[in-house]
Amino acid sequence: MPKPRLLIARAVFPEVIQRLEACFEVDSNQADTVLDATQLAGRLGDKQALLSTAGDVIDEALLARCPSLRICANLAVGFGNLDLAAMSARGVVATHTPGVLTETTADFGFALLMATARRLGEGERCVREGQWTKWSVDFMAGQDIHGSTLGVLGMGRIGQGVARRGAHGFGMRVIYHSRTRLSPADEAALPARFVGMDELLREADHLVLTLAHSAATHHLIDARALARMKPGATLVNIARGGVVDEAALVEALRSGGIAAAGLDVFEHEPAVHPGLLSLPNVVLTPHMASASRATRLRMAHLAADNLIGFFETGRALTPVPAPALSAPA
Ligand code: 8YV
Repeated sequence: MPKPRLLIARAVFPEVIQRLEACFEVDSNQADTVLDATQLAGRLGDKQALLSTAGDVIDEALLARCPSLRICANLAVGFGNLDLAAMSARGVVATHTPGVLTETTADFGFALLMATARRLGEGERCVREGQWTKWSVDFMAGQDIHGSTLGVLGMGRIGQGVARRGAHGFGMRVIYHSRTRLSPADEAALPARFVGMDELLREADHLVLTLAHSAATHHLIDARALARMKPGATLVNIARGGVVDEAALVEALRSGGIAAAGLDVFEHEPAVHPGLLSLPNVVLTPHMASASRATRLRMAHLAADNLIGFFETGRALTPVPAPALSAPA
């Protein structure tokens, strides 16, 4: 029987390609060219399988041009780039990579929180630019992490990882809001207290976003939400850029509405809102929260497991849960 045909949309690790080549006729974009919608559809053609990344949009237009497609394995836990309704209507299976990136991403969320609250980026720039000429009593004075109140919006696996680090590592009081409330036992183990959105915004000294992006959460952090936060608060986004209204955030950071923001994700990434680039009280990173070599390798292997499992047994290992948007990352 001929092997099914697979497109790997972006470059991945050679050992993963080797595994996939045992089961598929592989077309791998090892040049790592970013394919636009037309190029992606053209290269996918009549292949049955796709290994995609979060930058590849899988929508009805693409599916209509690639009717042989049976599975799309997304190399990400997030799946906002997949039109699940269109995929399901055409019987195309969607999978993602939950679990394997949780701790690495939570580590990074905490790193970004600390960098933001303690002005690490500003300090580093100051030294490099030769601006460090004298000490003063309030020089580079930021916000404390230890003993403060950590707000977590979206208490999925990654949110719990951030909460655990805050509570156990830094003695933070953790409050959270999420579509799905944790069990009393899980709340006690962190510990974390479930609160309404208003209380979360009002009480958090540091607010970390770890919720899924959907129509319901688009621009959830807008001018109104930002206005409810403490003037000394920091905001950290390791979820998706679309959760935050970036223009409103720029205004809040400019006017002192909140103290600082740490952003790993952007609404139109890799483009960054120009207002953010010129602000000193923002730490900007290029969507790198899951980027340890070991974790990226685990993610790629899990995507491969999904593809191989689907064609060998008819069942994918980690399909996108249904209804997908109720599950935070
Ligand atoms: C990915 C992510 O690296 O998994 C996710 O949802 O945001 C990151 O871990 C990125 O999406 C590349 O696919």
